[in-house]
Amino acid sequence: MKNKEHQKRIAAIHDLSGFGKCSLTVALPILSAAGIETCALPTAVLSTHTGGISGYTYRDLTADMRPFIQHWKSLNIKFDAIYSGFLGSFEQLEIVKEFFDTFKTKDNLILVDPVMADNGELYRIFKPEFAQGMRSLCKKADIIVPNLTEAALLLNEPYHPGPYTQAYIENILKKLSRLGPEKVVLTGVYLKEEELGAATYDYKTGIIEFVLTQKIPGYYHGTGDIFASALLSALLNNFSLNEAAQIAVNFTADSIRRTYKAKTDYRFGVNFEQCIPDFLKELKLV
Ligand code: PXL
Repeated sequence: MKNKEHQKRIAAIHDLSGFGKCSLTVALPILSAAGIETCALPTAVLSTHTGGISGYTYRDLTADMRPFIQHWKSLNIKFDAIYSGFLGSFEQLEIVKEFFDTFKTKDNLILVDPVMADNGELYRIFKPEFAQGMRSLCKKADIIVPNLTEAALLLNEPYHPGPYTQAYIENILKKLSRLGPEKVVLTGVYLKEEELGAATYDYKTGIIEFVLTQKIPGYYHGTGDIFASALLSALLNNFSLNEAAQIAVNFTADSIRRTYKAKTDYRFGVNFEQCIPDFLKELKLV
């Protein structure tokens, strides 16, 4: 077991969808299990996520976001990382930029998951212009974690379904880094039909690495949030970018495998909870 002198603390800026396992209901348990104090700035409260479920409630919390910043600032709270995900409006994007400006230090990490699309399509809740706003938020990030659909939107390019060539992925990674973030982790990457995973790029070292595993059939909601939360957990436990991506791919794929076997509705999220013990072993925390 690792010796942990200083407990790391992060701010997680996402919505709270009561049912369906995504955003805060995924980020909080995963990062907390990884030993990281996770402070939540909820951007909205929904009865369920918006992915394929109709009739959800949506309580927008934009009006509370600046007062959260002021209060946390008055308490002089310091964060080792700031992690943003699903954001509902341009105004929320602006407030999150203010959050970054307020709490950025010379050595903390800003991770932006530009949640807005999957499978070649923008989530129905967003207008096409939202991608531009998300691009401007990504400029301020140290690390971004888009899927290939989000990458295409951020780069204002057409989306291509895979399999991809290595050269295509490398080019996308470099172009995304040119938007601002030093590190990019691209998800939904596959070079052959039967595999799926991620590719990492670190501008500083120029190193590009692929982390691929066997694809499990089907589509599973909320896996991007599980991946990004696991990636950040590993980075804050001092794993390298590529090791962190490997840990996040393993945890996400394990969660999907369990869900595939259980044959639950894809909209209800994946069983990541029962994969947490193995995840903690990979993090060398137990
Ligand atoms: O998993 C991304 C996500 C987060 N939050 C809400 C969503 C989605 C994706 O559909 O609807 C509210």
